[in-house]
Amino acid sequence: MEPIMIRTEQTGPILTITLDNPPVNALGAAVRSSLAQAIAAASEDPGISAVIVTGNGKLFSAGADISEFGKPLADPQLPDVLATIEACPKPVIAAINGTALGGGLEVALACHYRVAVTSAKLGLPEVKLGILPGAGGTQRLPRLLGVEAALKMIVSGDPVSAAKALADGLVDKVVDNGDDLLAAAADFAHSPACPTGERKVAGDAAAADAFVGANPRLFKGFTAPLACVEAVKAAASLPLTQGMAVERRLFLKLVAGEQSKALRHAFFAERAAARIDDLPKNIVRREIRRVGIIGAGTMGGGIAMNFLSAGLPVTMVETSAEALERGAALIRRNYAATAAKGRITIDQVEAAMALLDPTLEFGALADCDLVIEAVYENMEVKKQVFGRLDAVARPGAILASNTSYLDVNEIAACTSRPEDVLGMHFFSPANVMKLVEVVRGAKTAPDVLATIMALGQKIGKVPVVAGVCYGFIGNRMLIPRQDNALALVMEGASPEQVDKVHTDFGMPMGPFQMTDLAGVDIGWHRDETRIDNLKDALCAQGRWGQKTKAGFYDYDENRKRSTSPVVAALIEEFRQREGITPRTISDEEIMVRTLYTMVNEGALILEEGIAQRSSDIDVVWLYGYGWPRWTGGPMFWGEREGFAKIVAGLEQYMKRMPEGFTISPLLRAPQAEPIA
Ligand code: TC6
Repeated sequence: MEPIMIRTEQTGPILTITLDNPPVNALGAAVRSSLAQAIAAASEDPGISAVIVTGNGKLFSAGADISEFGKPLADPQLPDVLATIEACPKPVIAAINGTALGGGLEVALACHYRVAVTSAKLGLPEVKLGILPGAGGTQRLPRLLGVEAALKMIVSGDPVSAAKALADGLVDKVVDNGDDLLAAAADFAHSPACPTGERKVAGDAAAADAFVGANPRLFKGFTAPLACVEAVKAAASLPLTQGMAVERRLFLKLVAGEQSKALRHAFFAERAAARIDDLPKNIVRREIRRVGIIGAGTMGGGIAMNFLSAGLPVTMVETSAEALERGAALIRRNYAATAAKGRITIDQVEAAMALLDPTLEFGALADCDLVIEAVYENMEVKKQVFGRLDAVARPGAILASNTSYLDVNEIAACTSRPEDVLGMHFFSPANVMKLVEVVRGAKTAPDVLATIMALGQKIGKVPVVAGVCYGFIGNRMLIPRQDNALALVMEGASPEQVDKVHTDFGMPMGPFQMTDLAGVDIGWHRDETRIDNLKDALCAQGRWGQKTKAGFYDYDENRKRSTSPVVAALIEEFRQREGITPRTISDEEIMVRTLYTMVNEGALILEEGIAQRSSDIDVVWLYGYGWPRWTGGPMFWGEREGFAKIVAGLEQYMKRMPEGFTISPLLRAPQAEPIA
């Protein structure tokens, strides 16, 4: 028998329909069909005078079942189900018991009244999946909020709180959590059944255009936001049924498009990354009540903030009082800046700071259940720190290194408990960037890994498991990209040309802009007389990047970038020194040598088992380096580009590749299953 996935209960003349499709009450085909039948029956039933629609569990509904997209959508379609709700001659009230997103909010919009609990969040995040709210959201929301406020919600995809929804007229009443939501909804049972679709829209096409002009950032790279605007314009000028037809046409085009496929891939990839396939089931995680951080520099401080914000006490250790004070002051300044933007309250700043325990006593780490080392990136220094840590940490404490390249097994081997050691590679700025590479050492215990993955999620990060190799997943893939970028410049390209290929592709910055931001001097041998390559020459001249206002580019006091004649002359000098006659380099060659090589490195990483699955590599690049989300990540993009094309491109430039370059057999093998 087909699952019903809704429950109905009649109390007097009021029928309550409860969406009951765990875990998120997604509106799959069975839910849609049961909901439509229940509403149609209630419309006819003389014993029923009003209907309440609510959700079981913590959520009202997370919307359409995303896994159904990309296949033929089974009837009834959600817009038709919602038309049945709106046309019901009896009042239909949405009792929003928790978060209502996408199609979930669209169900509520089709109801005649909406009552929500205080904790509910209401949003239309479809744009983040490359589609638009295709069940009347673009038509009914503007009828409640007006063009501008509706566009803000639809185009940003960000949810609003119940309080804001009440203030804006999106819901009619808010009740405290714990109060009787259904009773509050029943208060509307004698009100008229007034369809939202019959309301007039405040605002017009000009208001929509003004929104586009004022928010260019929301439109860059993505195709769905402009389609949302077109649909909202239709809402402002057409009756509901005609506006719905425009919305449907746009929705069907978007859902079949490449960007939506890529963004849906990214959605499921992020969730898949949390799973570690070879861990025993029912693993008991260790309890983390206090976290220790060794090092109060920018990285250590940023890492600490993640735990403080999540309510976990942090012991932060430094070797000098000055460094400790500077670190604690930086944390406070970062919080104050967030508070100044209105994102947190002053009380929250104080609550977080009260959890910070800065100390010069290394022995204070004995109280911690997890200690993260964030000191200078040097194996000898790290080994020394782990040796000391091993002596003070309590048995069972998890010891993590924030190394971005080094061998976690070697670090673990200098403790008496390598099973408790792993890598937690945060990305800078660590309080902002969502990615954490969780580096699994050869001896890391399963419960240690499971604990850190769960903790990563608890502090709002996207943790991805990586095996031990130089640079793990993300930084290892940077190596062929950066090597080729530098070689291309020697052969005739300019840093600007290479960077532009990357920014046109959608990367937030190109290889040279990134080097300038991170520091040209990273990894430099610091011997000003030894100049082996262009980077050495820049470093020797003090061109260390943005921090010295000069690197591959020049920077003014506002960090505005310009082409550097000094660098152009240096490049020329190096070409002459090495006997290179510059040639014209095509953008296509740059693409192959800096982007295809990354896909190839990703395939090698997969083949070696450094990443669990190809989509994990995508997650690393989406969340750690700003890879354009609408392409789904390097491996998804590589697969769409075509592995045969990638191999052919790499082979064409084989003789120009750095020594030791190999093409992954995974790219050459005809794939039975797609790897992305
Ligand atoms: C839409 O509505 C379009 C309408 C127009 C139609 C014409 N579908 O995130 P979690 C799964 S588009 C299918 O870990 P949380 C998820 O994959 C939709 N599956 O939980 C995971 O499965 P796993 C617009 C879904 O508590 C499990 O549920 N809506 C859906 O951290 C738990 O999810 C959205 O974009 C779904 N809609 O966060 C909302 N949602 O365990 C998307 C979740 O097998 N969802 N799953 O890995 C979310 O943002 C979050 O899931 C959440 C809950 C905030 C609802």
